[in-house]
Amino acid sequence: MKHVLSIQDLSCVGRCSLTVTAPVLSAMGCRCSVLPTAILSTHTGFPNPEVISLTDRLAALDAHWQSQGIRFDAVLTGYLADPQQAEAVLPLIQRYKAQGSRIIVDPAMGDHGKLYSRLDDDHVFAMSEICKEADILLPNLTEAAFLTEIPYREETDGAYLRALTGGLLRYYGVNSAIITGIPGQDDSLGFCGADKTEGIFAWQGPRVPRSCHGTGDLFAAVFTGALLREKDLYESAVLAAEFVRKCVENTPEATPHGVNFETMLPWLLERL
Ligand code: PXL
Repeated sequence: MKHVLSIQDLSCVGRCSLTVTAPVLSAMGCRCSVLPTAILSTHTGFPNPEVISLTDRLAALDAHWQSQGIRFDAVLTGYLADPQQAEAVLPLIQRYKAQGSRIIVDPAMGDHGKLYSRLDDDHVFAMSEICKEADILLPNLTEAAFLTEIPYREETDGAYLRALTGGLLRYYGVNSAIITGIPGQDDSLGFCGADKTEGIFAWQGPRVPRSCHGTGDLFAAVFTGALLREKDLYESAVLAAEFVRKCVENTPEATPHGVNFETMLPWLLERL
């Protein structure tokens, strides 16, 4: 069984980050270990969450794993609470990479053209250092624009998407980058990816007219689980995008409580 480490916050309420990633990866047949970087009463889409930072304790947790010879086939990183936290996580990721882990980075920083509340330009810089360690980058359109310093546009075309994906591969030296949440023609939504050997690829499916919380985290989890089950990059991204759509369809209205992914897990497992 493949062993994956998920590095991101534990938002106690709100179905995102670890409370989505761990159950999805476990259901997909991966052994999922976690490095909670902060505990939040809720994600930051709720007003004034209580934040307990674990930044100062991360190295000690990792040191114990090292003493036990614990290794990970893959590491998936997501939301980090502040630049100091990203700086603390960076050397750990560098070591896991040197030990042979495949590094998948979802630079969860914003959406709809804006950074999430509490995050600023210093955070983008600190996160960009983590992106340089990735094998695969999974930004949404907003994060891709911040990371490449190309102005955010909701209406995309081939030239714009080539500039974003090309910029991600060039600036960050990653093998692959997949930009999620790209609105297309006729109410569609999809992704656009670029891979050093396979070139550019894209996919669009029907768009559900609701913008729900935690869908990027869900995409990253399913994508990682599918890769670890030996699906290729494109197949993994299509499965992740289709699963996210199913979960949004299964959620009658957009609330801060994320999407009803739990009852869709049997659908996901049938597709593996
Ligand atoms: O879903 C991304 C995410 C993860 N974790 C926290 C967040 C967000 C987005 O707002 O606030 C704490």
